[in-house]
Amino acid sequence: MKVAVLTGGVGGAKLVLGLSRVVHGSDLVAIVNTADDFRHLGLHVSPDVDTLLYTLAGKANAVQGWGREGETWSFMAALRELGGEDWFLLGDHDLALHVLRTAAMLRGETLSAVTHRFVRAWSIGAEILPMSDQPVTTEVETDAGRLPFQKYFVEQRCAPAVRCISFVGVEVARPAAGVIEAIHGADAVIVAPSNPFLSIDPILAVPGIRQSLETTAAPVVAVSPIVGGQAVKGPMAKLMRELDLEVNNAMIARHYAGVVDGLLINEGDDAPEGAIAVEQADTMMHTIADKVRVARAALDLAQRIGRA
Ligand code: FO1
Repeated sequence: MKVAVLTGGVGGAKLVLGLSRVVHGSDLVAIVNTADDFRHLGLHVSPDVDTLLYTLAGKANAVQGWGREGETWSFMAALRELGGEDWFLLGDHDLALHVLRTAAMLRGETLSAVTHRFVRAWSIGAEILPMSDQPVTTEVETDAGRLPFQKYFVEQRCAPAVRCISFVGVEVARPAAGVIEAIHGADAVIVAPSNPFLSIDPILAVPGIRQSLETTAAPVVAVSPIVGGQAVKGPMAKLMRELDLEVNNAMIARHYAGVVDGLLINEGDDAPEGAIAVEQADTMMHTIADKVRVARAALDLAQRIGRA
């Protein structure tokens, strides 16, 4: 069975890990948000791609949600001594990834090509595709002014109230090689329980990707990021309130209308009414068994919907 999954970082990576235990090798293709990417200290950091790489390689720091397990921080300590910017933490081992990626990209290699090399180096079975090889940058208009995403998210800890979100550069971005083929060639397309506004919307905004989801014969199933009226992780609930959106599954269903055929929601939560198929399951993902259970539930719903 071939599966394409649209994903951001932390929450999405959990589902992708679950899917990787059910779907064989490169029959699983993760299409990853890159609008969180930025240059920091001259390095190209690609947070969601990094989280996917570390998670599927078994190297992720599960407690922190980003970066590597067993990380050391000598570089940051030395940087601080010299008065360097320390609001964004780069661990010693993590640094190797950013240095190699940046050097490769400066030589003209694409983000996709260098990501593929890391996938190989760590014997990851699934394919990890950045949504695009052209730069797309999330910027948020807030009550404290317009902020690049990482300044808002990490430095300001999502404190400023968000008025609107833009994906700068997206109009001229193209889907990375293999993205459209993965969506059209899939037996099921899954939208991970990542932040719809910050992690999935940038992917859908890349010209051609939304259209390929609308036209693929494969059933498209989203796993709702809402559990018990709360966003499972991150700033989503706060952001939804600031954007005057209700925090419930009806809102998620409306947001993905035209793109998804089915929505997997947490058991006991409100089921949205309307055209899309809805299934309930325990969607919390703490253990690997949880992640596999949610992956199976999403694929079961896709199978129930069937091909167009
Ligand atoms: N998130 C933080 O909250 N603080 C950090 O210092 C931080 C460093 C970092 C370094 C590399 C990387 O790949 C990710 C990192 N993140 C950090 C996570 C990341 O910026 C956000 O979680 C995502 O952009 C949101 O999806």
